[in-house]
Amino acid sequence: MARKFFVGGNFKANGSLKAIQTIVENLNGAKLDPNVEVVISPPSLFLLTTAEKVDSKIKVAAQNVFDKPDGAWTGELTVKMLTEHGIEWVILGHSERRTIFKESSEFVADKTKAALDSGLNVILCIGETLEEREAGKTIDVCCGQLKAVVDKISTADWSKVVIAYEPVWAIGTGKVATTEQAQEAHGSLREWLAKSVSPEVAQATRILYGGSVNEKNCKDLATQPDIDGFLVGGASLKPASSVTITVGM
Ligand code: G2H
Repeated sequence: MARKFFVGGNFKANGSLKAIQTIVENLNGAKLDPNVEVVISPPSLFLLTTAEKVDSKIKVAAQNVFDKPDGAWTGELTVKMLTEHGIEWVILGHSERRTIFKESSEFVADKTKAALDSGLNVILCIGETLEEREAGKTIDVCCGQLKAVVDKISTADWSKVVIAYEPVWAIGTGKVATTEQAQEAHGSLREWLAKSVSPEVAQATRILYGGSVNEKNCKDLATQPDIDGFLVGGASLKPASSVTITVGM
């Protein structure tokens, strides 16, 4: 079965309530392609308003969640808080979490398991640094990040996971991976999934590209057989760009 194209908007810690309402209004008013799944991820303060205001065909993702139930975890959100309020998705393992907040692949895997166990869908981010790419370690690094998750979740759980391959050197830098670089990485990741999980999971799992995607470069990337969508940061904050990216697929 063909994989449904997926476009995620990751607002990171950007945007006022007013700015996010404008993005939501633009998306609500756009004629979205029914063959494209759209998920937007505002900062946690704006999750509920976004979920309330956005058209039901667009889903909402948190940008992070903790792996433990409600309790004394100052500053965290729990999976129950998300599921009880209709938030169906969560982004985990973003390179900003891995690098700035020192999240290990094991911690990302624990959070992925907790999220899946509670019924959330996960956008699982992986990616190599420039130094790792130049050392020829791109696939080893990405597969190592994936393996931590493979070790903790079941084969069936993969139906609720979307992988986002985001080379760290392309994030927010304006330096997008070439179409060939992206396809090569996605193809290798799919091969690795076939060997390490199952050929069925490898065929069915969406692998998104993320890193300086915009309304201009998305068209070419989208033609590649193993690129099943995008996780968009900066461009998703510009109402016109986010609509073009989601509609133009
Ligand atoms: C990568 C991406 C969104 P940007 O982090 O996850 O951000 O498109 O700004 O590079």
